[in-house]
Amino acid sequence: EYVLGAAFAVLSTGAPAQTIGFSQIGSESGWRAAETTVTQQEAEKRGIDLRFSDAQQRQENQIAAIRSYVAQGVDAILLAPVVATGWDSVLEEAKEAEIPVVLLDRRVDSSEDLYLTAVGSDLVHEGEVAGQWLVDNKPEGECRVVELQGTTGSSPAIDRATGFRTGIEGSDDIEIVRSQTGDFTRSGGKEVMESFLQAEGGGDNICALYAHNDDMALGAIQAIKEAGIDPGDDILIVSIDAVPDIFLAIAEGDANATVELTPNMAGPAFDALDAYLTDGVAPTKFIQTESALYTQGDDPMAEYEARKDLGY
Ligand code: GZL
Repeated sequence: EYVLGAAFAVLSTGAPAQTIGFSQIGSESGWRAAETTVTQQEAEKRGIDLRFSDAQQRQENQIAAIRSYVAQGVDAILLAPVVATGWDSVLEEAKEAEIPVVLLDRRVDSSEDLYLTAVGSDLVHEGEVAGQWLVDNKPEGECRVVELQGTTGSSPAIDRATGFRTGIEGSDDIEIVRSQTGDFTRSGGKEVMESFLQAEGGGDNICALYAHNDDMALGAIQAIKEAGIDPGDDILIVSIDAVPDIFLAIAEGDANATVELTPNMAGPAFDALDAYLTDGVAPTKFIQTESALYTQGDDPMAEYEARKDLGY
C-alpha cells in the first residue's frame, strides 16, 4: 500500500517535493556544517521549502523532529541518522503517513522498505583506502597505530574501522594498539590523543594515527604538537573528509593523507525525490558518492582554496 499510496500522491499532485523536513545530526564537524550549507543551497536552487532541525547529536531529538515533520504533512523527509539502530518505529510512522524518507551520509539497520533510498559513500572502502595508504607509506619495520573512531554505533565508525583493518592486512608489521571514540569532534580527537600519548609514554612507540574524520585528526595534531612531537613525520596521520583545514595541515607537513567525502548528499537526494514524487520512479536503495585520496603531493593549497568557501 506504500507504493500505491505514493503513486496516488503522484497522480494527485504530480509536483516535485515542495516541503521537505531535514533531520540533521548536528554540527559536530566541519564536514557536517558543509553538508548543511550545501543542502540549504540545493533546496534554494530547486524552490524547495526546507524545514531544518539540528539534533545536537542526540537520536531522541531526531526522532522527535521526524514525528513533527510527519505531523506537518511534509512531502518528504531527509535523515542523517546519528546511529544505525533504533529507527524502526519512527520510520514505520513516516511510511504509514506515506512520506518518503531519504537517508544522508549514514546508514540504518532498519529494513530497506522503511526508506526510499540512502545517499552516501562506501564507508568501508574509505577505511580500506586509508589502510592501504599506510601500508604503502609506513616506515620500515613495526608500525604501531592508534585509532580515533567516530561516534559509537554510527555506520561510519563501524564501517571505517572494518575497512581500515582490511586495508592493513597487506602488512604484518602494522598493529592497531589503541582505539577509542573521539565522537567526530576536534575536542574529542585532542583529548583522546592526549590520553593515547600518556598511555604510550610519549610518541616514540606510535608510528601512525588513523582518524575516522579530519576534525579528530586536527584535534590530535594539536595534542601531538603540545607534546613536542612532530605530526606528519614522527607520527603519520591519515583521516577522512577532505575538509579545507586538513589541506592546510597537509601543506604544513602536519598531516599526510585524507580521503574525500563530498558534502553534497542532498543534490542526489532531491533528484531522486523529484523523480519519485513527479513520475513515481523508485530509485535504487543506495546512491553512492565517490571517494578520492589526497596526499602531500596533490597541491594541498589548491585543494584548500577550492573548498574554503563551501560552508565548512
Ligand atoms: C560520514 C559522515 C561523518 C563524517 C564526519 O558519511 O557521517 O559524520 O565523516 C561527520 O565528519 O561527523
